[in-house]
Amino acid sequence: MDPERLDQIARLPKAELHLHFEGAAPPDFIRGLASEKKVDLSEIFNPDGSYAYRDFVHFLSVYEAATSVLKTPKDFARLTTALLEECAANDVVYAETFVSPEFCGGGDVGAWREYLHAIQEAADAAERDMGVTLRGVVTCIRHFGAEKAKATAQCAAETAGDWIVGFGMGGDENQGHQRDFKWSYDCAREAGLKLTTHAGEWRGPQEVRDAVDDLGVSRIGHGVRVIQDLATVDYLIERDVTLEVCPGSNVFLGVYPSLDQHPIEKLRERGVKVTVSTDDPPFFHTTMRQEYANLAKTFGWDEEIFSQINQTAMDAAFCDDATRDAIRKKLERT
Ligand code: ES4
Ligand code: ZN
Repeated sequence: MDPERLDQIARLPKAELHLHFEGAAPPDFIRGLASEKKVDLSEIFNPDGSYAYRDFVHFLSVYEAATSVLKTPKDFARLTTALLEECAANDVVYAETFVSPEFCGGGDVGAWREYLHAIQEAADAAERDMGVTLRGVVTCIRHFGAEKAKATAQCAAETAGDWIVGFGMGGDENQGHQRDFKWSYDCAREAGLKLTTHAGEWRGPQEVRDAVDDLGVSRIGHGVRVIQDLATVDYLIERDVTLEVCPGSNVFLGVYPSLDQHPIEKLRERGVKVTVSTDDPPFFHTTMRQEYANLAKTFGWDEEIFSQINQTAMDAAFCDDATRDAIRKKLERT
């Protein structure tokens, strides 16, 4: 594909459903906060200034170290603005971001409300200035355990509404089981929240099936390893589950050796609802523009396919219907 065509595709308007809030923090932003607060974070950066980690589990600990300098509601408000500037620079018109009360007040509901207020205020201002709509999905962290997740779910339930629209789980998929978090998911569902969980990034098809059967999610973060069992692929189609696929993240972390070996196209062709996101863009050296360009280059995706991908994303988005319709109109304007 010629560079001009690729550039055209890279600039299409986009919806993004899978974006970790702290994972969207540029290294310069974190380094700046660390120096303001006189915290030595030198061990988490490479000499060129990028984040340094060896593998996924080490990534999670570097992520937590980076997050440790985000202390006050104001810090999180500044992060919100930085995240939305990055969305705007990538033509993203709607994004859902995973926010963790664990990092915002340690799971205390009163503290969480203050953080959330600051985040929402910054998001509202950025929506006015930059035209990007952001919504939050409260996310528990699997390797922190099921007890901590209960407090997170209660924070989610207490603040469910127009802005906090969903509940999810990230963290180390190789620990425990989806069913360990059933209480938290039931609590979130009863509060009216929509549900997603990370599954099938590291573990296989059974984990994806468990996510649907044990937690009742309508979306799955990643889910790509489901390709190892076509019966489970068809089960996702039958249950109308949408996958939040993050191709660049999967390639960067070595889930697949290269994009041409990534199953997103096979899943899409078979009829699975797939969407495209960046996960933790500065950590995985990606952006939404790069994701689109790489998919166009590798699989020959054109405007028509990206338009379908965005429609799928808005069908599966957790926001209210008025917001959904308004965003659909923006996405149609190419
Ligand atoms: C994650 Cl807890 C967490 N944070 C950022 N990215 C992730 N991917 C999976 N779990
Ligand atoms: Zn993720």
